[in-house]
Amino acid sequence: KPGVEVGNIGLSKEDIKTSFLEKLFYSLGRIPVVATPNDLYTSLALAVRDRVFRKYVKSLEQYAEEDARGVAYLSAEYLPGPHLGNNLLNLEIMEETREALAELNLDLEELLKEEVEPGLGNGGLGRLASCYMDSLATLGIPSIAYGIRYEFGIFKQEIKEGWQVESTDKWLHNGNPWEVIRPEISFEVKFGGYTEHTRDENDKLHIEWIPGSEVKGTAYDTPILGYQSNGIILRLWKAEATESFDFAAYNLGDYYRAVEKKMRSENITKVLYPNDENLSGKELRLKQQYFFVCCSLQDIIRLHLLQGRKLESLHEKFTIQLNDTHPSIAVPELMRLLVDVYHMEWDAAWMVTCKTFAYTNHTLLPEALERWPVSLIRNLLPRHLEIIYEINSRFINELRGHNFTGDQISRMSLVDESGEPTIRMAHLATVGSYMINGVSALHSGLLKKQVLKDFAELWPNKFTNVTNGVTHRRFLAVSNPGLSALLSEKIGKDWLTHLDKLKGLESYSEDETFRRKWMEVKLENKRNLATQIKELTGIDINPEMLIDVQVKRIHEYKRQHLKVLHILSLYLRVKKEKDTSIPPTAFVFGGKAAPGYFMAKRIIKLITAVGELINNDPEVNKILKVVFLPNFSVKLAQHVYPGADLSEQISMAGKEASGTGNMKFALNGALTIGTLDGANVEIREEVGEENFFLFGLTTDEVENKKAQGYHPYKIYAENENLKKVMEFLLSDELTRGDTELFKPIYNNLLHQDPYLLMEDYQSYIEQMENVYHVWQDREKWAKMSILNVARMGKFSSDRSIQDYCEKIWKVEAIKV
Ligand code: DL6
Repeated sequence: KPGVEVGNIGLSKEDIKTSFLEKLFYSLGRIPVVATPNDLYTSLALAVRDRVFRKYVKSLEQYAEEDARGVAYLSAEYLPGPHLGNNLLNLEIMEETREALAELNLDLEELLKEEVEPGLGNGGLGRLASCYMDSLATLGIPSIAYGIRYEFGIFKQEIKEGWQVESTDKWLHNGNPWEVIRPEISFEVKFGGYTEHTRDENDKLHIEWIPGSEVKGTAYDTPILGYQSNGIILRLWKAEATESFDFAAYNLGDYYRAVEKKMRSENITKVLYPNDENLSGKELRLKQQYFFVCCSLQDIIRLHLLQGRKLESLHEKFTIQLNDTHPSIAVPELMRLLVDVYHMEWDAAWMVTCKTFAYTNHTLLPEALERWPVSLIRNLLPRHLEIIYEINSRFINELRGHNFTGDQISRMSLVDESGEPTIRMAHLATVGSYMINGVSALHSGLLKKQVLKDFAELWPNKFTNVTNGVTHRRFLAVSNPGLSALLSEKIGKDWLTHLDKLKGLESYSEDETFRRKWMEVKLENKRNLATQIKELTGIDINPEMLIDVQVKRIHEYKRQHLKVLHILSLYLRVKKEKDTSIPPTAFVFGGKAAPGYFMAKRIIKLITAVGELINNDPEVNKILKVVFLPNFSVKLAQHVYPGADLSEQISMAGKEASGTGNMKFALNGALTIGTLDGANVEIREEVGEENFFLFGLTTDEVENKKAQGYHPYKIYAENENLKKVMEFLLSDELTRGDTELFKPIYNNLLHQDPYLLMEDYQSYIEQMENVYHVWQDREKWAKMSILNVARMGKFSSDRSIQDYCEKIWKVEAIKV
């Protein structure tokens, strides 16, 4: 056993102070008087990291000793958020650290602000992966998470003249104290070239892939600590040139050609694709996917063999979770490794493969279902294409055996030949996995009814649901210390590890003193949010206003523009009808639009234009304010959720697979106005329908409406109020004379309206009136808010991970 207790890793105030100064002097070579804020932050991070590693090393020892079955989580995206605050909470040294720094005349809050978060994901899917890391670590599930170390994460968003402007996210600019490079853990990844098929003297077929190029993937490890528990590793791969990247060119003096090749290799992990719901088509994106999958599988096999096991038992010791189809090339890659490299027979290899993978689907949007052109795969991964065809031909034979019709077979085929031949990655993942799950009850049901209908008929037992969850430790304990303290004072601290303990709060909803304290905590969080808003946008918000928030990626299906129509209806009431009965409200938006998504960028411009108009109009701005928070991130989110009164979850039913922001808001005491979409359905079930503001069509109603022929223009023409609001989109007041500015939105809504804004408008407006009605009665609002928090136990990511362990992985916790 290595000595894991070496060095100063104590948890007392004195220990932390000493470590902090040691890091400052000996790791950074600085003295306090010349130290920059980043030096101070880095020293503290390094001191904390030592303590985190101590715990991680302990869990490693234990997992190896117990020869436990474990999970490998493959995700192209992670959004961990800032590490420091979370690690302090998990080590239970927040106060000790605060005091240690105070004795050095330093402020912990200032140091926390210094951290630049890794923006290695687009939104929900990446943040979910990080919530799951937190829970895997806390619950003591033997696991490892694999991904890509993008040098530039999700772009930085600025708002200039109301438009989104993107710039690169240089998150590594100041260094990254949390990661450790593992040069000895690196693997070669091949691309391109061709395959050679030969037969030996026994007529056995041998297939060799002769690649056109190679790159190397090197592991960068970040420990992810659990609460009062040990840790797991987030292993991200960085692409580098192989040793011999082009010595020939070097020796011939062609320095630039040699260097160019090196740069090309490194390009693979340069940048995250910033599209959240539409990813396929780009060669580099497929390269990224294959690159990280190939390194991860080689690493998993290395770990498996290291324990002296045989590859035939890989599926007994590892389960590999595919986070959406982004890593689904893992199915043919594992087959290639087993058959071509380790010489296993096809049938044996297929058995191992199908029992190893499980696949989570995160979207039903047709444009987000990945398909790769056959021609692209042939160029980049010629051997994989052969393997996919072989898997497909065997699968189709199986279907013929089950008497599936020709139509069904072509619908289910891995290859879509209706146009340019493409590989349907969701089908590949489904065929190659032992379990498939959606991310909310509604979504899992729709998955079986729509996108994977035929597969669900073939393999009903392979389909299940795991409703998403969020880590309440980051999104309540770290980000909302005021509410956390109030909760712990009333019900003790058990909720930190057992969120269902919040149930104990229910009875306090009847206690007037408690309600007052509750609203005081909320007001303090609203003040904090108002300060953030002022810093980021210059806009003053009165914290007493109703703070009504919609933060998420900008997408037509999420219907930020429905919220805008509502705001305009209020504006017209105040301005033209001199109606002063509307309770003062601040509407807060945040979220990024994919840089190439025309309508989403227009919607941002619409929000900011409405903001300009309202915020600068003294007749209106005492009652209404509109804010667009630039560059929404996990760090900013941690200020937003605690300060919100109302959470907007207003997607068209059937489109939002789950949503996780909905959970974070409710957990922080915001009430929800929402449709019956994604996890909203379950949130409403849990908190009680009387504590949820429901509006809009259901998924069935949406389907029927579309089937009958939907006519948005008719709805517009028959609703005077809606008509006025829509016409205002083209008015000089809003567009300042540029009448074309919002025409694309106007025309789309009037003539296509694929997400039924016109249809749901009236019901939304009416439910917002109800929101205002309840808001006037603060006692009632407070009661509803308390009950929302008390009933959120189900939505902890600890419960989700337990579900994965029981329903899918069959993996058990090991507590160290
Ligand atoms: O499951 C996490 C998250 C859901 O909460 C959202 O509803 C869903 O839109 C999101 N899906 C994606 C799709 N990306 N792809 N493919 O981010 O997943």
